[in-house]
Amino acid sequence: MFGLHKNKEKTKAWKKLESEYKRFRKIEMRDLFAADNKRAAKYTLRVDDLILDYSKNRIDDKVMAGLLALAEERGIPAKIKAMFEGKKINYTENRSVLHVALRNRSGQAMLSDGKDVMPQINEVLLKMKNFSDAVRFGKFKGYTGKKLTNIVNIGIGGSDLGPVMVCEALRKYWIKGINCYFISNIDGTACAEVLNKLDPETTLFIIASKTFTTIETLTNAKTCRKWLVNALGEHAVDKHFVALSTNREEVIKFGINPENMFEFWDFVGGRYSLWSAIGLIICIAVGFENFEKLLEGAYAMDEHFRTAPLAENMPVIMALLGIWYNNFFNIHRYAVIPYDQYLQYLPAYLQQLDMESNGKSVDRENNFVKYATGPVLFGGAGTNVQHSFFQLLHQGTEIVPVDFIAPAISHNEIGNHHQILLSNVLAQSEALMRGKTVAEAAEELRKAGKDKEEVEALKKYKSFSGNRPSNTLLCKKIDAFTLGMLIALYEHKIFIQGMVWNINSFDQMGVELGKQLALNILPELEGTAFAVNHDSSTLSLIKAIKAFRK
Ligand code: G6Q
Repeated sequence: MFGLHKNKEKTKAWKKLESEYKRFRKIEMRDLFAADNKRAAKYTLRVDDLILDYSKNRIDDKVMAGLLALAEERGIPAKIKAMFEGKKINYTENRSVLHVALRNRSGQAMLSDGKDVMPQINEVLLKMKNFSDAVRFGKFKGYTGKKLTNIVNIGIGGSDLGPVMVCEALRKYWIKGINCYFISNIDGTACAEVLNKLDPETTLFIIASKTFTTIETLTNAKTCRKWLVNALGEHAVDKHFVALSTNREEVIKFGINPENMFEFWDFVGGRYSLWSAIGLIICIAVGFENFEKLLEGAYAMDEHFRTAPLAENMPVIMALLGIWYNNFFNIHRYAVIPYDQYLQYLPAYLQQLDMESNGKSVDRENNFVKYATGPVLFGGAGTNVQHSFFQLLHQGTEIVPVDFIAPAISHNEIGNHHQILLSNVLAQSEALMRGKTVAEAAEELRKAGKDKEEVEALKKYKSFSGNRPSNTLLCKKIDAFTLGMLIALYEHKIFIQGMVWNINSFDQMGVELGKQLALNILPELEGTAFAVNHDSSTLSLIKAIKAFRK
């Protein structure tokens, strides 16, 4: 093992990286750039039309060699192979992890439990194509014969965030006349605000739930079913409700015709499921041909990930850079900032992908870990966030590595908007890297005509420490193919980190305790049980809520 472990043993690669850190921590990136004009070329990778420039990281060849040695030591190539071979790498749930099979375009078999999963995947894909085409071309109509133009996805977590993010990212490709809505939160507001806008005769509800037992989704689905039945009657349900699930029994129990069910399987984790039947709303919104392009983009990244040597492997390199900061610089956070309005939900999507996957504390040998695992991820669309939390990124005492994402071409080339946007993304990474010394700030103040006293008073406030790392992911345009690549890139990055940290990135037991306690508290709030067995804070909050609601 590596890191600070039970027996306090650190592996060779880990110790080497610790000493690299000691050597490197004071080195300034601006000096490295000045000393080597090939630095950017050296630390740039490209897959199709997606470029990763990672030269603005606190690395040199020795650091990279150390990180790659760690990946080798952790047996990363074999672990990548194990995932593609359908080995049960989700060991706490005894499951294969085969979202890669959902976008396998090779025509080759992929196995789970010794069985080829491709025939069933292709069968559901065909069903998704036929159904989305039928809705789009008005062949599958509502109960009263009207075209279904309002599509509502009811799902939460992995059954919501992927579809929302992709639909928004590809908004420019939306089929004319189709409108998409998403209901996820149990807060009645989510339901009410969507239903208020809709006409039952033209509305299709997609109930997206892997387990079909999730309280939020089922409660929202029941409310919507009631709304529809009140307007059109029970017989209308078959024409207005479809289900995406692994759980046929519960779908039937809920009252959805199993013919209207699109299946997926346990080897698809919720947060990795947008490529499965969970992507149905994407197919309807942008057409199946664009959904296929999304799959093809992801497949291109899968192939790169599966075959490229570690040193040239984009997801591996991003994973190792994250580990470098997380475990050696003790920087346990990073930000993802897309400079594309259509990618505004990408940070929220990646937040789940990363934090639910790698927010773990027990290793594969059943020990509590003694080293940092998954970082905190946050973000938002540029340039908006430059006017909010970027202050801290530039001058705060916390260092936040950033992934900047930008398309060279916008879907809306209006005037010089996009050039301004692009100049900003480049300026931000340059500013973070280069900074501004106190002397430089003083010089600037003097040049601006400030007197000696003013220069002294302001020069520190106007300085920037710099040496703050970032990656830049540059692509030509955010189309379905590029988006597929981008999402798969992060999926694999997160997987590699989980493997280096020796944790299971594919379960999510940490979301259970809160759910369990909510089930106890609900009857107490509804007055069908007495509040007992809580701490005094919870007890008095229950009391206060009841008093307010009287
Ligand atoms: C994702 C998680 C979680 C899940 C939701 C919804 O990996 O498992 O976010 O997607 O809890 O679950 P259902 O799809 O089963 O309703």
